[in-house]
Amino acid sequence: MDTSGISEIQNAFDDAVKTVADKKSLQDLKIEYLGKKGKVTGLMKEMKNLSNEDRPAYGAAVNEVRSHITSVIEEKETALANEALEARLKEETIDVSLPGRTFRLGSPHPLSRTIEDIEDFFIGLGYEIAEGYEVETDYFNFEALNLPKSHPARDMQDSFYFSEDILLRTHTSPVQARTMQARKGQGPVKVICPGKVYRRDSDDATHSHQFTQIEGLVVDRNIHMSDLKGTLELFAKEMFGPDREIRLRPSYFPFTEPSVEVDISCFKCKGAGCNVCKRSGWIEILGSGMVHPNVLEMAGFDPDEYSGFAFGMGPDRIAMLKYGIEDIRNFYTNDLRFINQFKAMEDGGDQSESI
Ligand code: FA5
Ligand code: MG
Repeated sequence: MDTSGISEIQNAFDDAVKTVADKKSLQDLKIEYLGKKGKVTGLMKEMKNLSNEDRPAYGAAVNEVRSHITSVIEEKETALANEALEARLKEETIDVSLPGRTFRLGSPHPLSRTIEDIEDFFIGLGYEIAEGYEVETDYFNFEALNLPKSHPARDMQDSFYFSEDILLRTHTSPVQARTMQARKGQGPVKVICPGKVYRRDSDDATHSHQFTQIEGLVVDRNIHMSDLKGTLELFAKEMFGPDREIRLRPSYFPFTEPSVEVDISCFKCKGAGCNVCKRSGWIEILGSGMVHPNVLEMAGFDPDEYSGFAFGMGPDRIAMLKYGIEDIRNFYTNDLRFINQFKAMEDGGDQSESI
């Protein structure tokens, strides 16, 4: 029996596989030899022309060639895959010695920080936080606060109007009226209401046409002026330290009776008088008083049973006093050179002295 054809095919394959350098040529070679019409398959087809004696030896020789070719192809496949992986790894090498990309992190705005500090203080005293609307009705901004349409005290807070009855709120006091109305005459009420307010004020070092306020309202049985005074004194000490002086000055608001305004000694001149405090030595931070019986009554509370106090403070002024900022407009001009100075406080520790 002549098996020279078989060894010729094996030799030809062994030569051809040496020149294969990629997956595609290997696949072509596999088809050329092992495919349906391939050379090894062709050898198998010859079997039928052989005698019974020759067939087993021929079959065994063809099988040997087939398994030789199969295993060489498998080895080559693995080798090519490894080469490709190595090449990819080389290409994707990460240079760990390169400097990393830096991310520019922001930090809380000094005003947001101050509002949070104030909220924390009052939450500690058991107050809840209530929210209202920046676009408000004339009724809640004025009338429900004992300021009917013709009341001259409306001039103290001129606003931006959308229509005769809709305006940008001039203070956070409408949230008092809304909160009391929602409680349907049932005390106790103990809330603070932070938010933005708007006024037709001309801007200067301590006035902005848009600023923030935090309203406070406590309504219960047996609430007295001494409760208001104690709360405000505690607040001032917590915010500004025990050495800063505060002063309660008799004032007027149509929705409180009696009314007081609270001033803090100026951080810049320490009371001597300067441009920040308009030569007075003091900066006003809030208005307050005992809730007027008419306001209680309009909101559904019986003034013979309930009494309360309310205050409205300006966090802008408080932040100015706390951090020694000379112009309120700094809060609203978004100058990063100003805002970034407060980043240092991120790591904890109040660094107000150094700013
Ligand atoms: C009021 O707005 C009253 N609603 C406060 C109040 C509430 C009194 C509850 C009684 C009971 P006043 O107009 O004084 O009051 O403003 C309160 C505080 O807001 C001021 O003390 C000041 O800190 C701040 N403020 C007022 N106008 C401006 C402004 N244009 N820019 C920045 N802060 C201001
Ligand atoms: Mg005032």
